[in-house]
Amino acid sequence: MVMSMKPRDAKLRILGKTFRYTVDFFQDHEFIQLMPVMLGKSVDPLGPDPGSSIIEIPKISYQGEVLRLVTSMILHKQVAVKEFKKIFIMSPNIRLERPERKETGRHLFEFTQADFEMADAGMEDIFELVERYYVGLSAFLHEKAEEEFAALGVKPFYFKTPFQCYTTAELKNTYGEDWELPASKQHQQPFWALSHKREFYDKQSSDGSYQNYDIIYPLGFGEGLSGAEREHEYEKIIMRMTRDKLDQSAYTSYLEHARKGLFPSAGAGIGMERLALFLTQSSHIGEVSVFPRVPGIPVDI
Ligand code: ASN
Repeated sequence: MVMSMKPRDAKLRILGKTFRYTVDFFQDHEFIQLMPVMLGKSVDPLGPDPGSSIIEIPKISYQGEVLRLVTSMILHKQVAVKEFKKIFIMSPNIRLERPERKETGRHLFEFTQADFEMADAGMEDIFELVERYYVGLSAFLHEKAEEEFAALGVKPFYFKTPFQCYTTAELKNTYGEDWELPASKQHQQPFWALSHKREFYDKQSSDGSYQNYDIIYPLGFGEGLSGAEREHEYEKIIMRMTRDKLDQSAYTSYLEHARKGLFPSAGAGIGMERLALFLTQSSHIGEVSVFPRVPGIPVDI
């Protein structure tokens, strides 16, 4: 007798196969895989960003040094890309979001992103790579996860490229200040949202626009990737940190690298659980995790 697969198993298997495809994709494109770091002297401030709701970045003291739980490896990517040129990390991130985020169904305070960076790359290079990633993912899952999708009664999603591009100004004009979900609901394919007012490490053009980008999944699933061309010039980094009123003492080691010289680069991070949420058409991100860290919900173990 053939046992049918439980929907919960199917969701976890689809996430696992997506993870495997992701590692193979970046390795096949000659990216060097770095193991994640989970403690950093300097970490992503995650702001100013209207989408961020971080309560605090926890610190620990070890061997006389202050180390912070990694919110993202962006600053480490900027340092590593100087030497290795094309890198990626399957990177666990801790982001202590406010409890209200429980309601979104799309937030975890601990999650994993496929975080990558390329030296000497621009937005167009990243768009081309990322669109190839999603198209390949469709083909891979059609072939390798047929049984899982059948168990869920969900059709594997076909990504059709090129994705449409809009600036955040255009999106605000059409959908209002909180454009993300209404715009997502109105689309049948993912789209690029360009130029977000964000952290000091995203490059800003002389006209004030930002050289950054998100992918918004369709059908109400919202943001699934964010990235940028990077600010690599020391003076500009200092100016932007001052503008953002960041405590520069938390960035001493990063600034030391920046002073010696960073490299122009671009990259992005793809949220693995968000991608599985979308692919499996689940109603809550907790459904694709065995130990979900949902803001506002006590941890089981
Ligand atoms: N991974 C993102 C990037 O590459 C940064 C983040 O997750 N905040 O831009």
